[in-house]
Amino acid sequence: MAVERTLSIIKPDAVAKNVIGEIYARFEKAGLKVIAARMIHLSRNDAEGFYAVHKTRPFFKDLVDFMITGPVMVTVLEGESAILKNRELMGATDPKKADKGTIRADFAQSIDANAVHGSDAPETAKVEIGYFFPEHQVYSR
Ligand code: RTP
Ligand code: MG
Repeated sequence: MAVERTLSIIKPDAVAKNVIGEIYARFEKAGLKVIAARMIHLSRNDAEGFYAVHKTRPFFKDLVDFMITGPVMVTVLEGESAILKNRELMGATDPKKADKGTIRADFAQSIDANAVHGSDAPETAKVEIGYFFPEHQVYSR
């Protein structure tokens, strides 16, 4: 197992629900450390850039429209197998299909308002972290 970094976004629905702390507690209990964090209300341009890999997908416009409805909490998590561990904590993309006890099962409304984002691979984690944080603002511990 290797120590990895991953990018987490608490999406506008979960920020509005006031569950940032509850979600952070799940990361911490799973051994993931917060090593960078910022709250930001994404512009359309920010959201389109972040989700550029999905540009040609049918859900792209809905995804971007949703991500700019309110502020999000962007966090870098570090720990053993952080990418997979975070994806396990998040649960399936569609909250109706997410396992009991996962963040999406407990806090998400729909496939668009699905509470959290998490990087899906080491390469995407690197790009996504760099999208929000210069290296000197990531405090590896
Ligand atoms: P995320 O990137 O946000 O962590 O979510 P994910 O890996 O589980 O899902 P992904 O396939 O990367 O899709 C990104 C986001 O787009 C929305 N989506 N809608 N209507 C649909 O079929 C559909 N599929 C995806 C979701 O909000 C998903 O989180
Ligand atoms: Mg994804």
